Amino acid sequence: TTIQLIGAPTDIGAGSRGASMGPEALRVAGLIEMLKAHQLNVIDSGNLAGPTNPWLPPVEGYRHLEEVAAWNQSLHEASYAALQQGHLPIILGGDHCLGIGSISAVARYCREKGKDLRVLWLDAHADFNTSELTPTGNIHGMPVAVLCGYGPKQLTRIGGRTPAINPDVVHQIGIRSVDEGEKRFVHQVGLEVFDMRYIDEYGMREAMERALAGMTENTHLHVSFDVDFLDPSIAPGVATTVPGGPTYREAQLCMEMIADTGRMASLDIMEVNPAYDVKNQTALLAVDLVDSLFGKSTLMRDSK
Ligand code: DIR
Ligand code: MN
Ligand code: MN
Ligand code: MN
Repeated sequence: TTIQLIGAPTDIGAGSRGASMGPEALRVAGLIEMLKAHQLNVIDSGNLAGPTNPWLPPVEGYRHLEEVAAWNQSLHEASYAALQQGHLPIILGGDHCLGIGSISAVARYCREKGKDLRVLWLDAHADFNTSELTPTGNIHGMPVAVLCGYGPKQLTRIGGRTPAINPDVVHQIGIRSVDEGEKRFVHQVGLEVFDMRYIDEYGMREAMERALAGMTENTHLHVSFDVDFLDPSIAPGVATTVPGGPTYREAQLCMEMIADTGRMASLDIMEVNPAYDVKNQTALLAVDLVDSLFGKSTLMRDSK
């Protein structure tokens, strides 16, 4: 496998500055060296360029809509090109609005190749807001809705087909902050959400078994990892921490179970924000977890 790193250094969709420093933080934390230690071929294609953050208030329910569209269009093209070359793209965010460009590219690639797409969305948030529902106007709270066709055409049309994906391909894990109107909308479209209540009651193992069930040889698994998924006690370096997230062990198990499927073919690492961090610990933790995602394990296991 050839891994292609694509940096998207922007915080254009967030309500705080600093996720634009995420790509370098992940590189400095040893991401490339870790991947190479798995005998993977790694191409770092550097960082995309795009509009700077004008830091303006929302207009009609969207902050920085045109700039968000520009970043996502260019990420779509870069991700799609990587997939076409047979590479496994890893998108280094940047805030989670970038899931629009990344996942629309994966969806387009899967349509053309006749592959079944599954998206695992690891996050504290459902990211299913619209301009009517959002309390903030921040587009990083909207990418799942946009991908499902709910949003402004500048965003829903990226990738050439609207909607880019059907809600039933998305399986969310770790959710514990959903806005009031967003909650009703998640229920209305029937999004599959394994929230923290579910994980408390049934455990990470059961949640992951269900979220990963039914995949075949033909499945392309995309993992969209918003680092605020993790409990803030272990991952303080994100702008929108929410208490009560997965522990270190729960997060490891989540990543190990994904690795065991052998189906992950693209990955986003989003929302690492060094401005909120101490000694780059959150990027270091993200690299440690991605190590497990690529199959690091303590012992030889029968399941492999
Ligand atoms: C909140 C926070 N639901 C919003 N969202 C996210 O602004 O829409 N924070 N994604 O990371
Ligand atoms: Mn998110
Ligand atoms: Mn989040
Ligand atoms: Mn499903």
